[in-house]
Amino acid sequence: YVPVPLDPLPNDAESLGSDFQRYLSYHLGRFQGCPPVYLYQALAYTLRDRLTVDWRATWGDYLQPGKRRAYYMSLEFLIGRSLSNNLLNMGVGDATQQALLNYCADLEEVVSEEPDAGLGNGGLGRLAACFMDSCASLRLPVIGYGIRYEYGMFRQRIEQGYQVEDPDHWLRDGHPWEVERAEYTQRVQFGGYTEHYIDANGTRRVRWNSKDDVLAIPFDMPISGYQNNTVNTLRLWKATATDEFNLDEFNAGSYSEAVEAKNHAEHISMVLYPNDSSENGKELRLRQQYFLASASIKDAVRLWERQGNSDYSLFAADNVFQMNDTHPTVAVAELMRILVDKKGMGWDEAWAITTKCMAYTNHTLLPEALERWPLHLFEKLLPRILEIIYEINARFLREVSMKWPGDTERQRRMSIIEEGNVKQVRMAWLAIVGSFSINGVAALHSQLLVDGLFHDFYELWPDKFNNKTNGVTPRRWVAHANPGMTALISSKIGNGWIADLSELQRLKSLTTKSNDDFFADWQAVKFANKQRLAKLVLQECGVEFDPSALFDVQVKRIHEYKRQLLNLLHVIHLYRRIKLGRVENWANRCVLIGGKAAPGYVIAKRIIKLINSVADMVNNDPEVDGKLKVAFLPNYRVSSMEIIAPAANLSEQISTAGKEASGTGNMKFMMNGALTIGTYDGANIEILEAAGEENFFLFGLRADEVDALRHDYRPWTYVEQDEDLRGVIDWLRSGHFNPCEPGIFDMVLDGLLSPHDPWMTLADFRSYVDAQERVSQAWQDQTHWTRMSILNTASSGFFSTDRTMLEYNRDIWKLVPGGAVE
Ligand code: DL6
Repeated sequence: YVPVPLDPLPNDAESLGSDFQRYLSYHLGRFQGCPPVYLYQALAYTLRDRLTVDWRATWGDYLQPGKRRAYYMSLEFLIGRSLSNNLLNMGVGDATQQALLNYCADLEEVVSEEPDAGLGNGGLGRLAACFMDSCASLRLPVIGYGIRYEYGMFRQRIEQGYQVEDPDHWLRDGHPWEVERAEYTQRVQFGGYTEHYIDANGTRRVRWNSKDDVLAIPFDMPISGYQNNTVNTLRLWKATATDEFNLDEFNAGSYSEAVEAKNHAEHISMVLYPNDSSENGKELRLRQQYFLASASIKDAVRLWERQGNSDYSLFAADNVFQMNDTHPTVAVAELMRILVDKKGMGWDEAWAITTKCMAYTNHTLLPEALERWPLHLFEKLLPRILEIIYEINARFLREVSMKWPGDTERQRRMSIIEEGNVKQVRMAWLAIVGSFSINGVAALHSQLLVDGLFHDFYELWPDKFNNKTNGVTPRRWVAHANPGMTALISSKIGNGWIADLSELQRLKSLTTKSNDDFFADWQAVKFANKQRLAKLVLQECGVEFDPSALFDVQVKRIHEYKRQLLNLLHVIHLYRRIKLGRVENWANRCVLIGGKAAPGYVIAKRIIKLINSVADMVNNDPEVDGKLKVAFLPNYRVSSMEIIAPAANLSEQISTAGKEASGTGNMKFMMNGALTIGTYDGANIEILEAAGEENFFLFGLRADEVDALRHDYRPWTYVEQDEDLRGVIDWLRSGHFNPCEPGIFDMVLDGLLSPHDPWMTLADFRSYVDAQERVSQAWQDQTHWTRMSILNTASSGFFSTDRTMLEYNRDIWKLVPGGAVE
């Protein structure tokens, strides 16, 4: 397959400007003075044309015979905005700015018109987006497969302190980056029954007579590599009915019945489930999962056959599927179905291929996030897939019983089918049994997996298990988000670090005493970034942040294990100190908290209310007098993090040890020169090791201590023994922050004071407050703080997704880099 190359388009300001003008007038039919969103769209089309040249060449390369490809299957891609990222990667920022000036438009304003593509909940989805960026930048032939949700992550508003959710119709004004490729539509089967028969050659065959089929239409998004002429593809599937509507019903005047099937089908890609620990038992969610898995596997098979392949014994040599968490793991059974039912292969041969193609990443140890699907749901929606899972399980349990004869308890534990009142399919077990590689996302997490949750499987197949510590892309999270720091670093060590983050190490030599100017410049950049954030906080929360105060930030999903409550207890403690006049060695602080709570997560939503109630009181108390400010930033999303991370001084990573699989916000903050206050959890540990313990504020119980304490946890003891904690709890119990709504925080307090509190917040209170005190002391010595800040950035090279992707490639994918010629 040799594609005819497209002629490159010029990137000078004049050409960009005239294409922009053409798109605005001729394509969009808009003129000077139109709403600015159309300026954004015209510019996006202008740039997409240029990307298309390299996009086509990259596809050409990736489709060469014998070229091995990886497919990253994920229910979530939290992309954010594309325009600014593409400008950076294409290296046309200045020319574009120039071009727009001729039309009296400001690039920054145009960029801000782009809605965030919020097709993800949090870390897992954002990680997938960072992976896409790094794969393109490394020219790795990796194709992303996901769902083109019509509605992304909900928009959060705060009303009277409470979270209110609004739908996010991000596609309302169109999406200029995507290209619909209806010619590659796939049909996905649902429902019906299976038929077992003997074919003309006497072979036993199975036919799935489905009755609710759905079409999957691919929409491709270009993923630009960093200044390397490579453009990878993120293929997102939209669901639609096989027939637009039922003509008989329509002609009979039953209009709403006529479109019922269409609506039913389109629901599949209508909305992202807004829950970061997965929704169990929801039929639509299983339909989404199979929809993604089936369409993607079929598409990969189509691509492979299009390369001229037909000998399936070579399929595994050319294809590898990385399953992002358990969400797409029904793909294991789907590939088996295609090989056995469609390609006529024997079970053993098909299984050998499947288990060489599939790889699984686990992102959580939280039991509620490990998906299980009731058998009856599978039976109804995916009858053939369930038969295949039964067969996989039967053969697998035979292997288990061979290894551990008579150990029925172990067989019960390891069975893909969980017994009980409602029998369920354990999706993580299916993934493990069907994959050749299983990885966790930080060293501690991977260790806890093999020591605990996956221990039986580890004993059976130790070689399948490995660790791949997460990362983040330095292009979006430093080069784009923090242009001031980028320019400063590049002026010292050149700009090679943007493509090879380990080069940041070279900053270490600049942290000696003789580098006063560098220190001053570093501080000035941070100060300017803080001014930018202060403006946002004022605009969004009506709270004034003083950029010379310590910016103490915790932004992430609101979840009990992430312990926004611990942060808040400290805030209340500081407030009490002010009220009691205990302000010795004080460091003025602005505390920023942001994040969304799953709409059905009642306690998390109440925690948001509590944060807002405390903020209200603190910010309006004249006695506080600038010593403390608290704000809850509504609608936290990728584009707000691009302003927050560069401005933070202190990054709060305070989960209960053993609960945060990795964290990636921690890495974004570190790269941007924030210091971390954190528990010994997830990737915090690796951050601490890289930065040095002296440049990190460590506190709290470790994972094994948390486990040990669980059996005898007595929260009241901490309250009784600690005067500060007692003061804070007394205030909360007295309704100090909710005089007009008595009792609203009882559920939060009950949780904190329960001996069954899994997050053991009170056990870490003292250690956390002491660590915060060390923070305040350190902040008083600005030179010392600046050195620690630089050292954090300088040590952050390991946390680039470029490194993560190179490790996936070295150990799992084994792809040969390719892409367009530079
Ligand atoms: O691996 C990406 C990201 C980790 O950084 C977070 O620590 C982890 O919580 C998150 N996992 C999930 C899965 N569901 N839950 N909970 O979002 O993955």
